Amino acid sequence: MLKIQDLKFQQLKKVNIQKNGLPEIVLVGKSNVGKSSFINTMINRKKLAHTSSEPGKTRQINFYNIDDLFYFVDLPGYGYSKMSKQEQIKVGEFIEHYLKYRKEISLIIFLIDIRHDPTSNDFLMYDYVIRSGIPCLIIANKADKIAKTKVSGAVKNVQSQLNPIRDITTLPFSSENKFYTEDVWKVIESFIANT
Ligand SMILES: Nc1nc2c(ncn2[C@@H]2O[C@H](COP(=O)(O)OP(=O)(O)O)[C@@H](O)[C@H]2O)c(=O)[nH]1
Ligand SMILES: [Mg+2]
Repeated sequence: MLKIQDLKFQQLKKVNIQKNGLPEIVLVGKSNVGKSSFINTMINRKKLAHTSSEPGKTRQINFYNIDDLFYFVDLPGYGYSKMSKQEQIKVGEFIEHYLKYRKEISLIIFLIDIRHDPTSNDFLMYDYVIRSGIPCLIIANKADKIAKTKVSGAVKNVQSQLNPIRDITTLPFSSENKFYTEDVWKVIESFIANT
């Protein structure tokens, strides 16, 4: 597992990022929702993707080569309130731009906190995702924060708010208890197999 690139997002438009044709699975979600932890949990590494208790710290894009099969792409999180308005706009534009022009993306994993209703930024980002036409998987994250008996109802709530026509697979996840990792791998493998 190799960390091959580490670019400041401000430079993306200028820098020619690698193009070896491997499919990309891109993590999208607000700052602190658990994108970097998701990558670490899925590949069973504690600290490959940098996680932080300080939201908004990851302001760059990181690529993780997974066995030469695909990349997990860790994008900067949006909606971090302590970022200046201008910087928040820059992050939003960067993500929109990446989803629109990056041809290698075969799946977007959209993370949302299982406990909360989507924010206005989540709805905006979800709209970019849908308009990109790229397949999407919705992850209702931090499932360990609610009772196990409430998980399936909470997943349905996330889906009915974000994706009322229910055509996008929505799964619970937790980097804390790791209960749902296998189910998520199965779905990812089916996407990769179809690429
Ligand atoms: N309880 C719980 N905490 C989580 C989970 N995933 C991430 N976190 C915590 O949430 C914080 C932000 O995680 P991080 O992966 O850095 O979020 P990112 O900004 O989206 O990359 C860290 O303190 C993590 O330990 C989860 O599934 N359950
Ligand atoms: Mg992160």
